[in-house]
Amino acid sequence: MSFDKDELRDEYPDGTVRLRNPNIELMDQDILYHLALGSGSHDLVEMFGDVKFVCLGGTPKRMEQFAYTIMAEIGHKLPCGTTLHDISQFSYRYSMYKVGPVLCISHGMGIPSVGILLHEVIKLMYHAKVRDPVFFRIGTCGGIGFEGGNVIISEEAVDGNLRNIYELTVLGKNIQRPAKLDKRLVRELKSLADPEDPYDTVTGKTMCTYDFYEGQGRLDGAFCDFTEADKMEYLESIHKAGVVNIEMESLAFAALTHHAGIKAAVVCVTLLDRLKGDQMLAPKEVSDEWQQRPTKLVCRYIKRYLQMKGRLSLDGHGSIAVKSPRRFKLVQQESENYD
Ligand code: R2B
Ligand code: URA
Repeated sequence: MSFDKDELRDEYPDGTVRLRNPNIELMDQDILYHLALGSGSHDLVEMFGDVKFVCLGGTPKRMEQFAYTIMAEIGHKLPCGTTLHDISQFSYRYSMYKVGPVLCISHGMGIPSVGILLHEVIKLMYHAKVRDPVFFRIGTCGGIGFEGGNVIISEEAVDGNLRNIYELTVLGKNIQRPAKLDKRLVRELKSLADPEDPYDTVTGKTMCTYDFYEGQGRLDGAFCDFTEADKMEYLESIHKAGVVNIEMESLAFAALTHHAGIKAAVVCVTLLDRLKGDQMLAPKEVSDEWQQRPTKLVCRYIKRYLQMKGRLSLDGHGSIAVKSPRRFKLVQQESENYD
């Protein structure tokens, strides 16, 4: 796995993340406020030095579920009597779970939320001396020409004007950063799609907006100053320009990881086809199952990587190792009945 030639690598020769901010190493300690961690208070190398994959997704619950899923997939065993713990619990902002080399973090909704998180996670990678980390955003989106339940791997992120840049105002000036994603990673992920899957896994441009309602051309927000015909004209035009889905984080995610020289990908599941409507009508159980789909693809990638490196541990010490299910049940029943 390597970067395409035009990709910028901004790291030290040993693969550790180089920070593009000279102020950080001059600071006595760096408090990662929204993660409830700090370089002075925590041994970040000890805690996070073995991280290889950083998986981000919107909600704390989904990322906790992801942590349990990846734990089973890679055969990571927790020491007996222990459980997964939200490392950022006391930030009350984001949730973070660590499963061996996989860090699972919730990023909230929208560019500002994912932007703040990425500043701190990229610094975390630097403080922890993590080598060549790979970042994934696993999320949901509206499809453009795709019904609910399909998986979309972003080739690049564009804003509401189809610009492949993340623009932000710094000291009163607008600065622009290319919102590029790793092309090879896109191909590798696509190649892991199972032809037997009862849904499509496609690649294309992802539009990232600053708003869910007016910003995504919805007619059902609290305000709407355009007609259905205006909406359809816009959605058809972005469809023609190669946009396959719309969500709310990929622009900052792609731009900030690219700026840091970190390999990254965005994998989302469509919840509806925006060419056909605005409201999310799928029943919860259906949409919950759909949301497992991008997770499965990313799990396959991580599993394959660890397999290649000989780091998949499907045996060893587990939290509870059952030798005989029948006897196990009897022992449990005995204990329950004891008073
Ligand atoms: C997808 O879903 C969320 C909005 O409902 C937002 O975080 C996104 O990108
Ligand atoms: N997330 C979005 O941002 N838009 C949608 O339409 C669905 C999920």
